[in-house]
Amino acid sequence: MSTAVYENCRNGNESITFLTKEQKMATKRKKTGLVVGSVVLLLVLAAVAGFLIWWFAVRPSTLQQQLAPKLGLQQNLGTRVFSGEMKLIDAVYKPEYEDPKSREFGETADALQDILNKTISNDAFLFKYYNHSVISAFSDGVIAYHWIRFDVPPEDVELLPKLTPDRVLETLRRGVRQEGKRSMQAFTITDITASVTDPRMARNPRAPTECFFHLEATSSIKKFQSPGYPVMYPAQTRCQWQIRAPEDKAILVKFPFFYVQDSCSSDYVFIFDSLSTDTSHAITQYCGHRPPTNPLEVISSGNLMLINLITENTIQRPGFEAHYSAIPPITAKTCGGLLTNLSGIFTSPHYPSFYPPMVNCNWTITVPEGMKIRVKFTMFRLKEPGVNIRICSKDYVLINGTKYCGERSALTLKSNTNTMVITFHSDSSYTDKGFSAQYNAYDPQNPCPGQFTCTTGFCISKELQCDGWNDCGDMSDEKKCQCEEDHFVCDNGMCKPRYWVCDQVNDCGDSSDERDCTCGKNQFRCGDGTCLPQTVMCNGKKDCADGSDEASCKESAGMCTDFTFTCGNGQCVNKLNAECDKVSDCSDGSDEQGCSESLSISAPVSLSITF
Ligand SMILES: *[C@@H]1O[C@H](CO)[C@@H](O)[C@H](O)[C@H]1NC(C)=O
Ligand SMILES: *[C@@H]1O[C@H](CO)[C@@H](O)[C@H](O)[C@H]1NC(C)=O
Ligand SMILES: *[C@@H]1O[C@H](CO)[C@@H](O)[C@H](O)[C@H]1NC(C)=O
Ligand SMILES: *[C@@H]1O[C@H](CO)[C@@H](O)[C@H](O)[C@H]1NC(C)=O
Ligand SMILES: *[C@@H]1O[C@H](CO)[C@@H](O)[C@H](O)[C@H]1NC(C)=O
Ligand SMILES: [Ca+2]
Repeated sequence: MSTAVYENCRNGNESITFLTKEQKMATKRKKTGLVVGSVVLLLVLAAVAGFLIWWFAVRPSTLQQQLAPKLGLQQNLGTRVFSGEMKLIDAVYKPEYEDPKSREFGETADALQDILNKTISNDAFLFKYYNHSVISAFSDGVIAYHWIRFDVPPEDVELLPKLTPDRVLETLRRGVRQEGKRSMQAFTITDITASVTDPRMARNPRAPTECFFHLEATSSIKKFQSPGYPVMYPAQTRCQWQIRAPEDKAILVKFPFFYVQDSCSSDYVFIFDSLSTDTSHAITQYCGHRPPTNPLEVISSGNLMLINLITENTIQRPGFEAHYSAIPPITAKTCGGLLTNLSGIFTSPHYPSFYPPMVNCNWTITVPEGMKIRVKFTMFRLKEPGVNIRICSKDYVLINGTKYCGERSALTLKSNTNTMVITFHSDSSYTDKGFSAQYNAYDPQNPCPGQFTCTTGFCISKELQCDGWNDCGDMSDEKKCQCEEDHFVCDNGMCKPRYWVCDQVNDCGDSSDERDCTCGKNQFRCGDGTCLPQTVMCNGKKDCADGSDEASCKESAGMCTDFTFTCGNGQCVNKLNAECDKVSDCSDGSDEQGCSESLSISAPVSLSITF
């Protein structure tokens, strides 16, 4: 499976298109009654392909979407952990802050934990359930990363909904600056954030910790692995990797192998664009199996990244291998640009890696005067938990005032002039694969040389026009058609094979092919739709071309039609399955000849044995 195939298929839309083509063939064959077996085979293959696509592509990401609201609910129902960061001005950053075992880390962390203690104690409701606070890291700037834990006992569980990030943040914002000024070291805390986090990701680097790592990213690629890789990770894993890069760099992490249990609610890898597990800086949460042809690859916006591996004891999987390195960060100056070639490809930054958080890119396509531009997104995935794709409040692609986000298949856009501006924006949390787009200039007078132009701007082969099939996707190739003689002219102008008329399938789309299918009063309707006077029925004469007027008649003996059995002497009996039905129908008895019981029963069996 190539990357392109995988990507096009991942949302299932491609497989739907595939099935439509199959259905198209299937209908044709149904109508001509041929080669049913190969359709069945193709459908089975399509089903197998669809399953594989789902297994490798759709499943992990679907799960990725499901987990976000489940945070913090897994273990102790009454435990809530909020994590975030605070900015300290007039504090001096020391390299020792990167080592949690250092005296500098300990002193400053203690002082800040004390400030958090006091701030929470000012709020009686929060303080009642307060357990403790931890400063888990520092980074240049000076940013301190914290988490705060509350335990609500079962008897107060109905108060849990009141323990919201807003409530916690309000208390912190109201008190943390004053408490900071009052503290011995006199910190000025200018900003603080807090969002709900899974308690299993809350780690105290100063407590005796296992599976807690500090990594330095450099321009050369280095590796790390999940514990137990490649056999399986242990149950109840709580691992954390803090990655730092030089100040003017970003971090690229690629997972050439990734296999974590399928259900993200128990096992997952959660990656942050920060050193705290603050979801407002989440890059992605992932579980499931990632095919090696399409590895998970993520990029930070700045020089920090935090990777968590959380597992329970249900099913153990091999885990992952990760390659990390420092790369130049993406900025508006290094992405986007002016495109002046007549055709080309442009993609979101680092495609097919996940794009980084917090980037803005503009592409301006300019083609010669008089020409117009067509853009086709061959891949488009800007999916984030909880985003309404009509509003696109987080990441988006903006073209001519319209924002696009979510997952789209076959997004195609045209310009009205010879320029087009495409803007890409990503916000501070949750990133995705992004997009890959092809553009080309076209002459509005002759947009598809040698081909048919759909209203959407797509070009399709001329042969597909007016063939009865919706190849453009909007039916524009089946309108205004000059119908051939053996075609029925639908009311909407489409042409359909005449034998599709009155077959109880709405082929025209407007039902005009199925409309006049009942015959008038005192008329008989033949199998092919022809209307004849009622008197033709069972008159012993074949009036309908297919003889349907004489089928199911008691007294039309001797008539030979499509619905009769022909005896050895040329006579016909009005009984399709007259042969070997243990009733003598033919006057010469030929219908019951050579029908020994054992033969008729064993015949199919012996056939299958012989072959
Ligand atoms: C903060 O409060 C907790 C419990 O309320 C206490 O155990 C801890 O020692 C306090 N930390 C500091 C630094 O005072
Ligand atoms: C915090 O929770 C731990 C684990 O449940 C408990 O042992 C400890 O006493 C709690 N501390 C406070 C101050 O509530
Ligand atoms: C434009 O086309 C030229 C010649 O085909 C090619 O060398 C160049 O790389 C193209 N530029 C871009 C931005 O694709
Ligand atoms: C990109 O385009 C948008 C709208 O066209 C504009 O507001 C923004 O300033 C541009 N950004 C850059 C970096 O050029
Ligand atoms: C772009 O937007 C303007 C105004 O909203 C509209 O008139 C124009 O037709 C749009 N262009 C395209 C190509 O959709
Ligand atoms: Ca985002």
